[in-house]
Amino acid sequence: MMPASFHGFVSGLRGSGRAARRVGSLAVLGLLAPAVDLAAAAPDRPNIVLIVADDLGYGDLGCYGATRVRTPHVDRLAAGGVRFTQGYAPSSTCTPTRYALMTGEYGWRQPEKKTAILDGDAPLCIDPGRPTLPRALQEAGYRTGAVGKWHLGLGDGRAAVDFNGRIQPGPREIGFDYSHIIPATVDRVPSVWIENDRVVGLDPADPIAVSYQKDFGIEPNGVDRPDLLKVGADRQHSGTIVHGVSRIGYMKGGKAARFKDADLPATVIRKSVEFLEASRTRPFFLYVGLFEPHVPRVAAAPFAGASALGIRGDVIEQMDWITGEILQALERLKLAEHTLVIFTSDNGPVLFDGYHDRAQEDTKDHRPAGGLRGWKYLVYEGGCRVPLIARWPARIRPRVSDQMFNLVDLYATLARLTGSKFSPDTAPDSLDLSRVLLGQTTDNLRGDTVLHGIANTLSLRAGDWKYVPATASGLASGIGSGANPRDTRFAESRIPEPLLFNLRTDPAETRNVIREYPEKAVELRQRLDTLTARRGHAAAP
Ligand code: NG6
Ligand code: CA
Repeated sequence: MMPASFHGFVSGLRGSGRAARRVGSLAVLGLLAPAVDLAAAAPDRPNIVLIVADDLGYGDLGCYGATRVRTPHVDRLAAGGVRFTQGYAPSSTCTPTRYALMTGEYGWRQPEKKTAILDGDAPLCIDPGRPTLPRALQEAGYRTGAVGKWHLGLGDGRAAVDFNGRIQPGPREIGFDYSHIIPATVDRVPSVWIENDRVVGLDPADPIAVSYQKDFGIEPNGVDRPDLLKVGADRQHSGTIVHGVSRIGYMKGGKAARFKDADLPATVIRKSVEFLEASRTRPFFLYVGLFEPHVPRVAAAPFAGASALGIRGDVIEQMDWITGEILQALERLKLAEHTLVIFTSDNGPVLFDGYHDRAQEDTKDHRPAGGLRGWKYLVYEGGCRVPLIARWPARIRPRVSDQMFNLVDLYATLARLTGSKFSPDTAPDSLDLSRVLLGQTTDNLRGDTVLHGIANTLSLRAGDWKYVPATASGLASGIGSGANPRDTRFAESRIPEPLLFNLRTDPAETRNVIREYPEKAVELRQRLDTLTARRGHAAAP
């Protein structure tokens, strides 16, 4: 089962926070009883924990058919709830997917620069004035928190983000009461945690500066000092070296504040659990952006080398353990019964993504996308179809559902379940699928969905059919700074002729049947045109 040092590692984390001790002593005095009663008295309004893994594929979990990687905690979650086989991330990269999840509007409706894969110093891509899922829940009385990966930008874009002062606007301005986040991705500078609007552990005498254009020439980078690296990297990932890993972009200063990759999981757990402990008297919404199995893949001690699939397997098992710790905290706090836990991923899997970590070789016969075509970045099923699990013991009967569900639907769906405000004007792409979630209908309330990848590619899933229009140019835009558009990872984003697939008979999108069903292709093309007519500019406020 788990490595020997595992239990010691876990108990070292548990009860470490001040909050844990406070809750413990209050519980002894019986002072927390009303909170428990409150939860029991309002079974129809769930607490919500939304866990979003990073680049986890449709085939990466035991409950989705993986046999060579162990994910017992997520599998247990699935066994106690609804597991969707047709769950979609709206985009095959992070920022536009998370944008859609928070706003109920597809990311590609915004100007491309705004919701492309963002750098660590990019401005907040969500207009602070607009309604959002966390804001709606907050206004309905929920305590809202975000822990982990952010990647939605920070600051207003008028001036460079000052990581030494108050970093605003950010999570708070779009509806989170509390946040403990890293700005973008672990492979992008600055490599620091931000709690609410301040960098954690910053020494004012050692201010942070960040640039995605030029090296400050003070600290080693991956190009000049490959000898300092724990893992080799491509050119794009060869910026400033932070704790032995070269990143995208350059930073100087903030030495005391820099996170160590292997410590990230413990921090995610600690901050999530503290949030849960502090939220017992009110309904809460906790958004957890896990870092795994995105690059750079660094496993904490008990997981390093523990899986049968090399480093990518190790960090998937680590991700499963983190999820298990959060679930266990819910149980310990007697909150599990009335908490809706949703587990999903922001986009499909990728093996090589900038670091020479042997993920490609070590993945062996494991199929991260579960046999679907394509990967992260692409509009094929492997890019956008993701694991999607929802457990709410009080209301959701365990089952497997083949009904379509897009993460953009969470806003309308959760608004309905919590009695929060929702306006289709500002969240035009979000459907209320609460009846699907609760198993009150077997109809496919979402008949179709637009999928989005890099290089401005779009596709349409409609019923059994999938239509992929040809792309005009082969160049990959929207990849983020410094990426080489001729990178082979993006080769499949070039689509020279339109494609039509029947997913019922050909789930792996291997056979283009456009010549056999030309009318079907025209029908889907027209529907895609209608759905995407408003594109590249902001939604009505
Ligand atoms: C890309 C990075 C990739 C990853 C991705 C963001 C390349 C060449 N580089 O620019 O390593 O950081 O951005 O991933 O692809 S995401 O899951 O956050 O969208
Ligand atoms: Ca991702």
